[in-house]
Amino acid sequence: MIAGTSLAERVRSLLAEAAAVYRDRPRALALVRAHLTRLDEPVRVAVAGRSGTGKSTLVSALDARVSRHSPGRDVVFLDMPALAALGEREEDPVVRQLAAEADAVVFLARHPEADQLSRLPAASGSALARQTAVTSILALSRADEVGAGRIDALIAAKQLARRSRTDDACAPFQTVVAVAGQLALGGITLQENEFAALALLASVPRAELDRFLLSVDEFVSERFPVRLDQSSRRVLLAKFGLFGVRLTTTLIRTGCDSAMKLSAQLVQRSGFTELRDAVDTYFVARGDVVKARTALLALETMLDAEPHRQRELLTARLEQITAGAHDFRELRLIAALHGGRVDWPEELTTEAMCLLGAHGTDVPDRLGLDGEPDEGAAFSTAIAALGRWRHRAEAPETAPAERAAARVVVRSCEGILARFD
Ligand SMILES: Nc1nc2c(ncn2[C@@H]2O[C@H](COP(=O)(O)OP(=O)(O)O)[C@@H](O)[C@H]2O)c(=O)[nH]1
Ligand SMILES: [Mg+2]
Repeated sequence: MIAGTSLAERVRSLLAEAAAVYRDRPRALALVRAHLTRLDEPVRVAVAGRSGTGKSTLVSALDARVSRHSPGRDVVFLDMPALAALGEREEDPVVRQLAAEADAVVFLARHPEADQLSRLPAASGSALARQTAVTSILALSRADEVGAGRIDALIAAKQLARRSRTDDACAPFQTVVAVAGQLALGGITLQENEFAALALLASVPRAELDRFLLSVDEFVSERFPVRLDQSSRRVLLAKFGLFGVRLTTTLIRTGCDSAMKLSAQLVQRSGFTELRDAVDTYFVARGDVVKARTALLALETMLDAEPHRQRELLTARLEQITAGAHDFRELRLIAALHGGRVDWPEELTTEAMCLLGAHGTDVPDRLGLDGEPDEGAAFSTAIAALGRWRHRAEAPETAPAERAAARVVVRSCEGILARFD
């Protein structure tokens, strides 16, 4: 392996080699060329899940919000057709579509039951696909419905998501979050007149309003204690749901006194901010790695299907590139640490996360240094980190799994040092 050559560059040259080898095979050549082009295109993040899990709603919210990492367009979101129900079909064509079209996937599921999760195609496919399974996020969707829509539903859903992360069934996912896409979209697209209508509701004393917010029938009934016509009430209901009306009126009563403030609260509380940050951290910031993986998997499939006398050579190169790719190991370890599946005390976990690039992959981000740190100081910080993690990787009293994890951090430290010269 050539030091300093990124995974993306190695994959690009492998694709170029494959294009040369397969120059007389139109189908194979077209596929290889398409993947070469895709390396320079935005990361494609699919939103997938069973019917009614909130895919289209969430994609609208994602499309409406440009992220901190993408002032331009370095990510596109794909609203996928529904995945088949469990056991409905042996081979779900949507699974194939995901493999062909998406670089990464946000899976939506309403219930985090292990038997359901294990059927999501997050860790399926070839050995290569499973070995490099770093491109899935699980989102517990329609989070406002958790616990029968009580006002603390969103908090309960977030706790459930956090607990699920430690679950083995969630190991194939980089993280598990809870999201209420409808509330996020409602917040992102909140209009002044909608805010005014909600504020009017909030101006009625709680004791008087509350019982009309328990069912749709009550909410649109003639007895409704606020002078807001029925059709306006239906509009609010369609946009925010009953839970959303309860939540927004509570928020307005407790200090959200402008559309802007209410919008920000909805985006935050709905879990949207956390989901968007996870997409940025795992998929957008690592876009090159995620796209390189797509190309490797596509090439693997193509080589399987199209025998050629130089195929062995390309297969060997592909395996060598994958095995040598530290990026996949970093992302796997970030997920394991995030899920609490490595038994380290908190300060070690925090330091490792940083060094592995969970908070940004530039040298200062990895070293936890703010601003434009002095080169000498950064270098000695990196040397010290390398020493500490080498020690941990070699300490005989440490369990083998933790030593192996520490070795990954050591390799990340070496990568940081290689960037000084
Ligand atoms: N309660 C609730 N309903 C939602 C949420 N997101 C979507 N929905 C509703 O669920 C239904 C299906 O949503 P849709 O986005 O079309 O789901 P899709 O079939 O997965 O694309 C629609 O009636 C949405 O209004 C949510 O976060 N909470
Ligand atoms: Mg849909």
